[in-house]
Amino acid sequence: MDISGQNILIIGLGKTGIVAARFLAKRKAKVVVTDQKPRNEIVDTLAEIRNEGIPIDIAPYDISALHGIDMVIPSPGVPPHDVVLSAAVNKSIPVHSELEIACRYLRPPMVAITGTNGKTTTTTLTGRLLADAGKKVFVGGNIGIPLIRYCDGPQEEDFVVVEVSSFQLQWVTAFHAHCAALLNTTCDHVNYHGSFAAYQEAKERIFLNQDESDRAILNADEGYSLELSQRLKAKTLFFSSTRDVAPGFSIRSGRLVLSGFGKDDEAYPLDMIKIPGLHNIENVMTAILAARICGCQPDRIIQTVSGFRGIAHRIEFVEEKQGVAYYDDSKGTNVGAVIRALETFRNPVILLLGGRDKDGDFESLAPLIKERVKTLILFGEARERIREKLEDLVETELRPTLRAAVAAARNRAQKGDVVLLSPGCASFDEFTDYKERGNFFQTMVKAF
Ligand code: UMA
Repeated sequence: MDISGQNILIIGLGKTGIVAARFLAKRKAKVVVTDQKPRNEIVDTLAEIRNEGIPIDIAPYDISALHGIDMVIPSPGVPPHDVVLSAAVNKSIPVHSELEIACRYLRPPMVAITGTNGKTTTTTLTGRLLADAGKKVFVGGNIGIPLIRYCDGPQEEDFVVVEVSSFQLQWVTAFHAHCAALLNTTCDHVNYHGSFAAYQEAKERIFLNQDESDRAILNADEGYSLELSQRLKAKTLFFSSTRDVAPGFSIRSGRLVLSGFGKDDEAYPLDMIKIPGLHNIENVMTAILAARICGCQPDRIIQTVSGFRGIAHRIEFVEEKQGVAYYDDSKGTNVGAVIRALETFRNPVILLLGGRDKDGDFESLAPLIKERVKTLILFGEARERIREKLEDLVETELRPTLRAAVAAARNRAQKGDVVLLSPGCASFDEFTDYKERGNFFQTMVKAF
């Protein structure tokens, strides 16, 4: 891709925008940035790049920013209906995500992982499996370091393992993963994509440009994925936590069994998995499939999985205080994640739900709440809306902030209970991100 001399507008100057601006300007593109933040904040953010002698202009956050522009790169968080982005589409200016540009420069084969939930756990574990097997690997994407930053370096790794979000897949055309996995698709980010169908369509692009020499990994327990597999060119491997599948992974008599991969079935002990919940068994199955596709051997895989303790803020055990176990699932920012978290516990749960609403389908939580939740504590901006959706199911309290919600949970909790922060909402009404929210929760609990 020749970008030299092209006028490129980057919308949004967060993690992605900054590295994309640096990458493109270094390749002699004329880079302009725009961001909805005040101009002085943009100038401060750009100072470091400008100090490197890289010239970057700033445009106002309106359609005048598109004047003379050849290509637009929206940051992942910029929705398609954004004023500047939608005007670019209307004017037929090519729009590419950072991921798309990165793919045009990427050399090592890519393992790409998406899904509504479990992406970060699966990506992290896949990276560890490959590294422990002696392969040189870069792990990045939505999990942290944008892929374009990696493409700015020597690219000496054997594989890149990339967590990709539906936002990043929204604007791709040449994206190509040697191995692509779709863990699950439940309702999320509808306020961004416009509809659930549009969200599914974005997720499906993870299989774009794959051919018979590539591999797709799909969830055989989702009818949608089975239907999708009919449309893919790549050889598909499945995983299922409910029935036997081949080629792929199933649970049989306390073991994970991989059938149809090599000549013989491969068995892995189920008790090697130390992270809780059926959903984590699915995440592990996916990571092992990706690792086997990349040439890792079963013995080494068992060792790595046995030592894997999960990731922060994902149904993370915080502490037990007076017989009450506190869990931080701050990364559970959608209803699907809350369902997975609730399914993990058998003890009575005091559930802290709330934050900034993403048009979540809270009604679908009703059966599990009736079955497992003792007290529901709704907090933050979304509290009234969630109450309307989940009225009179169980004892419910409303609190304006997470701090007040945690205090209320502490008052209610009795020996044997679980207090679970699984907010099902974004954190931005009170915090900069889910990590800050999770750390806040953990600090409060530890200080009891
Ligand atoms: N901005 C605008 N207009 C908008 C929206 C944002 O100007 O309409 C500006 C903001 O003022 C800010 C910048 O854009 O200055 C932020 O851009 P961004 O929201 O795209 O965030 P980045 O810092 O670039 O981080 C992104 C991902 N963020 C989102 O997708 C929202 C990070 O995923 C990712 O780690 C990072 O790129 C590196 O790849 C976070 C996330 O929440 C963890 N992801 C979602 C999820 O996992 O559910 C998809």
